[in-house]
Amino acid sequence: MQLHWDIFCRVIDNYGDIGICWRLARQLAAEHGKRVRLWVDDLESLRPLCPAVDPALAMQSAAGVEIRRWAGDFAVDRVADVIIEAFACELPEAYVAAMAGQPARPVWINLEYLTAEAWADGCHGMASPHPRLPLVKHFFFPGFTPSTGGLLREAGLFAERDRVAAPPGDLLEISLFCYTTAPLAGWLRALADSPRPVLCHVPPGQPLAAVRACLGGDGPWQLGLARLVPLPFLPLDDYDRLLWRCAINFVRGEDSFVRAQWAGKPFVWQAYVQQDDAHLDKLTAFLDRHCAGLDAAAAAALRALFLAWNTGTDPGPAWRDYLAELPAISRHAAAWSGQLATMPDLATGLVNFCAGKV
Ligand code: TRH
Repeated sequence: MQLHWDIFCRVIDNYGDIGICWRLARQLAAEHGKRVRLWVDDLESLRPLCPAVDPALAMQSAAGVEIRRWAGDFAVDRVADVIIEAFACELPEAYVAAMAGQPARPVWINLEYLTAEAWADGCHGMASPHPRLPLVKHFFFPGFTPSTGGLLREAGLFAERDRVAAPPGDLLEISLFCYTTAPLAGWLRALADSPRPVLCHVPPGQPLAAVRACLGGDGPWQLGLARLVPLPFLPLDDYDRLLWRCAINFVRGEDSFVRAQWAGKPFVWQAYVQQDDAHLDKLTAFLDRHCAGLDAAAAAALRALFLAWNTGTDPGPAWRDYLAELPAISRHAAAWSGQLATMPDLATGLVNFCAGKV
């Protein structure tokens, strides 16, 4: 039955770790009837995504999930049937010892970061026996192929998405969720030359800091026909709605990157920077998969823009080519999301995987 699930999340930085864990926890509760406890070491970072959360509380409920503060002095009150260790966050020692003492061994999953690289297919589902205790940890890799764990996607997401009509008219709406390392100055110069009106939504934090560093002041800013407007941080589901209405979404990291793909709209991805430029391998692997089936001119424009955006080179020329190819890129984005949705979603895959481990 595997009714009880514990998800452990340590927030490294930004919103990706907590965004993914919160999304998964909600879905396991809502769609699979699981009793989920989400242990988070930094509740402050959950609040912007879920404003109902009170960071002062050690224990609370939202969206059918029991949210627990994961403090240093961890006391084990119950061991779940399935334990998700998100992104190798290292479970509390006392909890691991309690897992080993259970008559029926719980299923222990390490949920990994998303990559389109081919090695993820081979590593997905691999077992790692504990060096001392009678426990086995399994690695669960999200991914873009049926040999991986797939991507988080709620049931009914597309039906909800398709109820949101794109705003009519010539206005090009853009959302800009990026890191401060994005080559914004060149992009803003290109935006200022736009022959059609642009409305660019700028979320707080790094995106707003990056725009401020280029343009000064607090905005809104007018650059030719382009208007850039600061946006408050939106709760998780409202952010989806923003992605659905915009014609182009700049996204980053992992979760917004996946959501932009479900939006079925053109997107530009900035990968989370890793040591030794490992993120550029991730980027190339994604581009290779994503551009298959896209016509040559559109693929070249898309690749050039992603590369410029991730390597800090002036994205101006690539942006102009990208806009020229926008109709083809839009059709491809819609087809890509439909194609990805033929795979089982990650939560369902995880439930099935764990059921097979008893
Ligand atoms: O915030 P990020 O840069 O997170 C990163 C990555 O996950 C990276 O892989 C990880 O190692 C690092 O964190 C620690 O980008 P990401 O993954 O897109 O997460 C942002 C989350 O914030 C996502 O769940 C969407 C959500 N969001 C909102 O809910 N409202 C908003 O207004 C915005 C802009 C984002």
